[in-house]
Amino acid sequence: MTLKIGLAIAPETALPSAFVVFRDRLETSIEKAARLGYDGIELALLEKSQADVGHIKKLLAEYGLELPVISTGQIYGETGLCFTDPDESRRERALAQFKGLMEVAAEFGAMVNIGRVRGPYFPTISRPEAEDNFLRSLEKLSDLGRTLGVALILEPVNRYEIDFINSCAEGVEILNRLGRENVKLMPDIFHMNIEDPSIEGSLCKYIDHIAYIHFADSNRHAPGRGHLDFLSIFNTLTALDYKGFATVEILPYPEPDIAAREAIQYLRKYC
Ligand code: LER
Ligand code: MN
Repeated sequence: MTLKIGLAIAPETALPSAFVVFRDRLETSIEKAARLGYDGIELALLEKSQADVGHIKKLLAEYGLELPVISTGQIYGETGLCFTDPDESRRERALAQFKGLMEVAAEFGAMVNIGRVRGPYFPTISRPEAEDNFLRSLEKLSDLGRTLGVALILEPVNRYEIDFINSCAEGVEILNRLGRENVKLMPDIFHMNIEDPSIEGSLCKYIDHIAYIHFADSNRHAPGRGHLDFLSIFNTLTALDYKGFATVEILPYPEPDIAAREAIQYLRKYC
């Protein structure tokens, strides 16, 4: 099996809502991820100025790690800026901040995720209007992605965290409406367990759209600590010849070092 395993990390200034295993100095997190045997890191950023590209490139080369994805949830988590916002000037600010992260991603040949930053429904506009605001934003970002050579990955997120695009089916429906080849699907096994009729079924059905995957167990702890059937998930991904990254995005439970170690030890039993 050629699945590559990543670890989600963020700079030490990130809030807990950044939702990563390590919030620490990048030197420390990258060194730990490499020592534990991860293949790469997903870097969660709030804004472009946080990324010293040359330094990060040096660290990745030194430790032999890839950087497949820049994640963007903090744009919404910390500032409340998002793409559904009825206020056009706030949407533009969200776009500007997101574009900065796409420019960072371009330096690494990385993709950029769209999860919570798409935003909620707002009471002052209709749902179709909110979805339209999101789609128009996505078109602009897809255009920029073409220029920069950066792909975007849309992450379905469960109903308790976000109002729309909860399941993979809903994600693919949006991708079909958008019709851009540089916008792909990014399933998160934790969200799929809540929203999709079948994890393996959706992976099979939507594999042609899938560019990247988040891994967590049913309780959002390290794989092996919940009740998901990772053997079956691995067998499915192997049968589908999926060769991308599966990145561990879990609660740092019982503490970050243990969570990161347990996750990779468990996953390496299969790949
Ligand atoms: C949040 O639940 C999550 O899965 C993130 O990757 C989305 O921003
Ligand atoms: Mn996720």
